[in-house]
Amino acid sequence: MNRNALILGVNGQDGILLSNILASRDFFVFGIGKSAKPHPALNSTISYYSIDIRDTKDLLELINKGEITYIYNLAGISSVAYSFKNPSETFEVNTLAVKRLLEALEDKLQKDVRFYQASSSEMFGITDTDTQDESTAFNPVSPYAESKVETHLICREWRKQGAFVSAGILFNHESIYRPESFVTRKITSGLARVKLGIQDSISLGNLTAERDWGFAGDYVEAMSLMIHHSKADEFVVATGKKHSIGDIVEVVIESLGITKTSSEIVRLDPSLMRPQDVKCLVGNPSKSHIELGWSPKKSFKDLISEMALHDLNLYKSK
Ligand code: G4F
Repeated sequence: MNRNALILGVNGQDGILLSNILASRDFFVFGIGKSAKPHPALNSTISYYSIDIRDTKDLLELINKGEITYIYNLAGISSVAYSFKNPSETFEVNTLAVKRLLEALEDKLQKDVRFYQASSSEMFGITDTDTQDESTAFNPVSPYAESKVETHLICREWRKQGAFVSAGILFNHESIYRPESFVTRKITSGLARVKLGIQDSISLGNLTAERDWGFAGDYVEAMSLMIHHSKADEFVVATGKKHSIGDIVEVVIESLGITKTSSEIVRLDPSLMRPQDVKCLVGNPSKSHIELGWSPKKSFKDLISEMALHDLNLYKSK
């Protein structure tokens, strides 16, 4: 098998981190994104193509021309909030496009092409389990989660038919490349601006949400372990630790030396609440530990603190 890898959605947080790791390990990396140009943080050795994941014909042509062996599907709509406003587009991009691509790859998947699908902890939705693992039932409560469940089930079907199609059920994972529309980066960037006196406060929606937040750099390592594993399968990737939105705020206040309290700088904006929201999700990553030898390295505190300090420097230099 050659070392040619294709990353769909290379301009996103996970695409940037994964492609740079693969490039440093002597993989020949092809990346596709929607924008005309690659993200500036991408390694210069990466061959970038602007292709929409819905353009199956163009994708297939690239996969054939590039003699691709490893395909990581990190493309699609990742914002749960956006999916409520654009449910059909979410299904088209996150589900139908992937279904069509897998069908177009049928012969290759039965031979030597390996496929990784980015599944999500949002698929568990509203659940009464304390922690979630690969056997936990799905109960999606957003168009995003529904689209991910459907694609996850399609991948299972392909796997049953002998294709190497693996899925990582990733819990929330963050980094300096996370857009500011997601809650961690919204808090780290917003409070960095508060520290610099650019603004007085930040506005958030559901303040009671609890999640299992890990470092995206650790999670892309799990993707690579999955695609190189002896057999295709599905794995939960998580830290196993629960944190609240308030915990993120407190770590940022401490890291940036903000003298005000959280109640003085965080405002509740009901317009930011989702029609339905998942209350709490905490992953049980035992299967990934045992079968892939994977474990997260960066702690929640270090992750949030690094993001906050990065954003402080970013807004200082603006
Ligand atoms: O940061 P979030 O927008 O992430 P969410 O919805 O959990 O989804 C992310 O993680 C999933 C699991 O890996 C991925 F599948 C998905 O693609 C995405 O990467 O919101 C986290 C929580 C939610 O409960 C949300 O309601 O924070 C709450 N929240 C409260 N105020 C807010 C805000 N979220 C955002 N984005 N903005 C707010 O102002």
